[in-house]
Amino acid sequence: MGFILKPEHEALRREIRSLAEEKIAPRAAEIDRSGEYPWDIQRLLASQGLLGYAIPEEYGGSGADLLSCCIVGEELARVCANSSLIFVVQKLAAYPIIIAGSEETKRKYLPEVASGEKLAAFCLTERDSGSDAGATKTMARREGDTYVINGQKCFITNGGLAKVHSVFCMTDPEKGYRGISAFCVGDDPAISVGKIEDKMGMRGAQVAELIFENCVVPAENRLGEEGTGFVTAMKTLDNSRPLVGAQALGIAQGALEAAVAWARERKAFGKPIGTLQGVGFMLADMATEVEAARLLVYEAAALADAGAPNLSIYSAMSKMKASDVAMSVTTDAVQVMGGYGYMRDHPVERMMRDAKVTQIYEGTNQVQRLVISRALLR
Ligand code: COS
Repeated sequence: MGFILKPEHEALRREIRSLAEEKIAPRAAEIDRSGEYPWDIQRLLASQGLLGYAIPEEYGGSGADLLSCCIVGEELARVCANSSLIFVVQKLAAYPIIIAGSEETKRKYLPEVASGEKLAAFCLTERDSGSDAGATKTMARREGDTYVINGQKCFITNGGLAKVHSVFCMTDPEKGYRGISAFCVGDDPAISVGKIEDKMGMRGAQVAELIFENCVVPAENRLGEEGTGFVTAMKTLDNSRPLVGAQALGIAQGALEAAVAWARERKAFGKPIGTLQGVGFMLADMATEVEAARLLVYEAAALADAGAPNLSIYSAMSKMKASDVAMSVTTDAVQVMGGYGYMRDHPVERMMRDAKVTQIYEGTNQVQRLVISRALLR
């Protein structure tokens, strides 16, 4: 990766890998099994400055570029996807505030998000508007110097745990997506927690429905002008999808390494199974796909850092490719390990379950294909 990564990126990878292997890997299976939010890992990431890693220094963070964030996300996911999700979501939810918040809003909310004292949540999805983000129904009605928010958001990672929320609401329904505005909403008793989801994977993440009932927000908490919320959401996702790609890449890398180690040790027909062509060629395909995904993820991140105008297409490609690779590589890793791979004694079945959502969240891979094809035809 020498032509994209610099020596400092490699040093960062070594540092995060050693932290992840020493302190996070031993917790991964238990986090999955218990389905409880891992506050110990949250505190560990906070103590390492990782929850504010992408937040500008003037607001208490490290101001890291996206490529560095991707390396961190990848290395955490290589051992524990749940732990990488804590890192990914804190950045995702802070980003609308960073790019569209007033100076006052940034100073008020970002330092506590950066320190990890407060978890953040990105509240876009609703029961009837997932892929069609422009169909947002949650209303924010202007009343003097405030807005009053009413509606429900669903599948919100950190829902009920977060104390800072980036919320996308309709302020002018007649204007369609041009009537959507974004708001920064703190910890408010007018937000209640609905259904807490029981999930296939990422079982240590709390994903919940949030109900806003007459939630009064000062007008200065609006992120950008009225009607700019949809574009703020899209810009945020453009910047975050490579990081989801990196997370998927890390899951795939972890599964590949487990499969290779197994294929070296496990013997059948008198020799290590990796030397049987059926298995060896699978490993070769898996490794090649992982490397292809890695190139696309790093390229998208480097383009984001360079401020490239055509980021959307690369961002979508990186997330789509890496998550499809994560799904196929983890599935193949289970196959290489046979019956052992299917059992919970080994990490690959967990990785396979965790990989699935990377094809779905931050825009399904069908949405990514839509973004890519529209950009091609424009
Ligand atoms: N950056 C800046 N502006 C963007 C943009 C981007 N990446 N993508 C779209 N826009 C702008 C367009 O330029 C257009 O503006 P104008 O009308 O002024 O030209 C406007 O936003 C509407 O764009 P578009 O017509 O493409 O909107 P669609 O309703 O067709 O929706 C998709 C586009 C499907 C791509 C969008 O709704 C989407 O990403 N959905 C998935 C949402 C998602 O990822 N949810 C997961 C939440 S996190 S788990």
